[in-house]
Amino acid sequence: PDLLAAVTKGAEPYPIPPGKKYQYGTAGFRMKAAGISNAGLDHVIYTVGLIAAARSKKRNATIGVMITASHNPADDNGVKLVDPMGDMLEQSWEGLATTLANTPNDKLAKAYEELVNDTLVDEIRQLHERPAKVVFARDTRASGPYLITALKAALDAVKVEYTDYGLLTTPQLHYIVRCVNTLNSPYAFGEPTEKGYYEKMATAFKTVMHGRAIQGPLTVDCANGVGAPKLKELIKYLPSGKEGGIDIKVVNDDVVRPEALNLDCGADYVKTKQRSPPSSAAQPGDRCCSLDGDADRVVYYYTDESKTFHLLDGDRIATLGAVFLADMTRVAGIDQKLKIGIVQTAYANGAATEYVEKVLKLPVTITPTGVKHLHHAAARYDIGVYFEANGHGTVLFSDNAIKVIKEAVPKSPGQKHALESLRACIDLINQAVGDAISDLLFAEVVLAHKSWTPENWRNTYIDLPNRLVAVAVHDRSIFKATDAERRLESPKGAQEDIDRCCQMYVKGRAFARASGTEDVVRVYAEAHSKTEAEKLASQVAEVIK
Ligand code: 16G
Ligand code: ZN
Repeated sequence: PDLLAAVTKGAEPYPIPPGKKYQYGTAGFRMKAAGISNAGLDHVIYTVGLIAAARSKKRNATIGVMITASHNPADDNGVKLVDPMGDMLEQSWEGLATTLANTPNDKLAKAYEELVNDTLVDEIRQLHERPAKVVFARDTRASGPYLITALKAALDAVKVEYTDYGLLTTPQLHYIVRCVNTLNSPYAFGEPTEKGYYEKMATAFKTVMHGRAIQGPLTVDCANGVGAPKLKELIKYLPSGKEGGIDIKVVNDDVVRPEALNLDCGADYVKTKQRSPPSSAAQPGDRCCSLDGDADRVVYYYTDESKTFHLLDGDRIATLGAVFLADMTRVAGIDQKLKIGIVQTAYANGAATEYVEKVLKLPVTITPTGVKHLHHAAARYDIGVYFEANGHGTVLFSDNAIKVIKEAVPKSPGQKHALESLRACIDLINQAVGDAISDLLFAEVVLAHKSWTPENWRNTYIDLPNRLVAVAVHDRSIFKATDAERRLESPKGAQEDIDRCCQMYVKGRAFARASGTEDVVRVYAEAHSKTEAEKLASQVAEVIK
């Protein structure tokens, strides 16, 4: 009863604004957070504190809470929950989080009690008594500190032990959660500190590099977000170009002016506008990449001698990584024991899918959009490489793969080198979640091994021209997709119309899906020429309107 009174009291400063409806979306709750447009995100955060407590009790493990709105404008903010192994909140709990967020303050205590009681019926007593533990962090947004206050109020009300990690990238928090929960186990992931993260990554990087230096600097656009200070910190642990390492130039690192975040820079800008940030001073041929506001997403690009911009997106990072890992397992003589595969979404360029299947001869799985879907599909391979075209992704090694790689006995110096590289990759790649900083180091390592320029990388296959448009519709909920979002099953007849459009073009492929983050239907189209891809996109948009 004391506890429940505390929940009600603690919630007082964070009422739900009248008429608000919240939804735990593809990547948690996200909305406007600043000034007069305050949409009650503080109420949502308070309820997320309660959910984190309940989830921690249920799993008997530490749960993570990350306050960020990723690539959204500076005035937005949001929150995502992190499960014990550093993966995203289990889907069945998204509904519970949505229900609690929509509960007004006077009903919150009762709702929390029921939540804890319902989640594990036969352990009711232990569950309420079971200690819970939560760790949290935030990105650089101005609304972050205030929202942390709301989170702490909830955790204090239900007497949960917590650690505030201050500013971190989203993947760093996922890393910490996994470390905390695997400490002293055979699956220990690392030291649960920021320093532990840098040391793990830097040690692995040095091992895979074998003293080989990376040619030319890499320019990293940090979207004026939390990735900037964190990448600068990591650089202190990495050998420089002269020392057989890497030279990284950090740009768009202004975290002092909050409004600069994601403004005319960052991964989302570069991917959607298909151009370099206007502030870029890169020269033709320079390797560049852009992170998003919380550093869980990365895309590469360069301009050629004629100043033409070339994007090397998530599809490219996936194929680059897969080529390297497949080569290394072959050299190490363990390729017969490991099933390597790539996971993509319908947005993957048709040329990328064809390259993986026909040239690399690796299997491809297509899943619906959203990291959690790709992540789970990748876990079904021994080495599962997953990336969305927009730059979210990582590589997962199964327990079997880790065992095979760790136990293999090399029969030659070549095999020894390959096995050492694979072992280091297991540490270099953040397997808890896609991590822009870890992904870019991995990409750099592969480019160095292959002595590839960005142009060599691009020439592995040529992207089909494509076009992505957002279509405003009256009610997007009527658009129900099937077959990993490649086909519409409703409204009736729409898919037949889309099929007819596609048949009119050489290599024509298109699909329409309701966005999970905005009130629009997205249409993607590709064809063998730019004009045709554009025509196809507008025809399909007409079908949808
Ligand atoms: C979210 C997802 C991202 C996905 C995007 C699609 C995570 C961490 N993020 O940002 O993976 O590509 O939504 O947005 O899962 P859409 O549904 O509006 O197209
Ligand atoms: Zn992000």
